[in-house]
Amino acid sequence: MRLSRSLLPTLKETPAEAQIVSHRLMLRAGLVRQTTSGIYAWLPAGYRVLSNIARIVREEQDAAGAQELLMPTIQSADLWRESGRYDGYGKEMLRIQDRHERELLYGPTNEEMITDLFRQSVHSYRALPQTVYHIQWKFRDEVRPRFGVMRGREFLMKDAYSFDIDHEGAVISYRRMMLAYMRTFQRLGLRAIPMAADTGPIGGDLSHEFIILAPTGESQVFYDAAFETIDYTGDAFDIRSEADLARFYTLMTTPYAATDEKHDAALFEKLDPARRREGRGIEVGHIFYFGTKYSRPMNFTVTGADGRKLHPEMGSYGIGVSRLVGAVIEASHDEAGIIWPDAIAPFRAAILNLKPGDAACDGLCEQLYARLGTAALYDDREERAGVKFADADLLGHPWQIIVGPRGAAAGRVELKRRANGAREEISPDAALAKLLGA
Ligand code: 5CA
Repeated sequence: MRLSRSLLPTLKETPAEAQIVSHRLMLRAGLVRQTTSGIYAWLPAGYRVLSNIARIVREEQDAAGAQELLMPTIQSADLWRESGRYDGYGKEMLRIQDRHERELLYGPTNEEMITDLFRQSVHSYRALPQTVYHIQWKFRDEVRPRFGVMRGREFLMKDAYSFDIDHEGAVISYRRMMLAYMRTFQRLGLRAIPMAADTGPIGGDLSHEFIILAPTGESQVFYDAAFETIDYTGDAFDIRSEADLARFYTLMTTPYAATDEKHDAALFEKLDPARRREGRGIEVGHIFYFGTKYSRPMNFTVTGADGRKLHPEMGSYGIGVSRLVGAVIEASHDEAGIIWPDAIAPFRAAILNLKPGDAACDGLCEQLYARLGTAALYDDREERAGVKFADADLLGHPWQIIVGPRGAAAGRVELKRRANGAREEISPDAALAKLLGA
């Protein structure tokens, strides 16, 4: 993208309404704009980050054997009456009437709808287990939407649903999804810790929240540093092996980890002080096992191996895709702006033309831009160098290729790595090799 003709409205001043650093930076870097309370438009750079996060989430869901589908945002109230949740959900649910005065709602989650879809088509134990997911907008009329996309009213969620014929199978599905989550968060550059949690309006017997540490988190959390050194993405665990999943689950549930709701101070204090970790936490994912909580009232049965009808055992698994954009910024920024992990940056590199109109600068920048294509943001604006440096740092591109008149005449550029500030003067080809190879 050429910055001179991009919808990338950076702000020098800090917007007054933003209380936390990620919200401030998202507004200042021109990633989002609020359209009405708790509802945001994703501008081009922000939308690229959101899409990159969704892509990583999708790859790990697919690798775990989950099938992607897409359910609508608008649902019928009748489905929710069947499960008994329609009245209980309260004011958080946005209720809508159509022209025929039929009651609809904007979905806050999809347990009822997926149970309905399965009961229409799946009738035998032979078709199970199955896990499906979608990445879709949700609406929850939060009393206090705040912190930008972290607690919005409309937000993007990945929600997955598993169906098994018995408890043992459901436990395996739950563990498999937990491993997929740890891999997803690690690829996003985050250290998320699974913590036993309350189940709230989703219900059920077993549930874990995935928490990352950030000073602006909404709850106090406590955990054992043992979590910090585990590598989930290598080949330590085969996601198809039940034995590996059992070993992985023991590793996730043995060391101490709890939010303030479930904290046991006496137990935590038994831990070697060097291993005690405590701080504020942001919930980026939440998984639930709830057995037949929906399949029973909604009358979803399949024929079991013995010919008898049974209610499938279910779980549901959420990741806050739009919340993660804020969470990654909370975890990765400095005074100058965002520091994107390579995997999700909106652009891999910014090309900074320090003297538009200078033939050597323009020529070299155009060449670099042609080679990098959509991976680059080309700052071709008629602006002072200082403004370009500040905006590039604010937007947090992993790399900056700085092209000034003296360097351009000598066939050199300056390559800067945003994460550590390292700079070097090299040839344009060497710069490209470095940033495309890394
Ligand atoms: N049906 C289950 C799992 S699919 C469910 O809805 N779980 S949830 O309520 O815990 O939401 C899943 C994730 O969505 C949360 O972990 C959080 O990361 C994200 N989320 C929830 N509410 C909001 C919100 N108001 N704004 C942004 N993200 C949210």
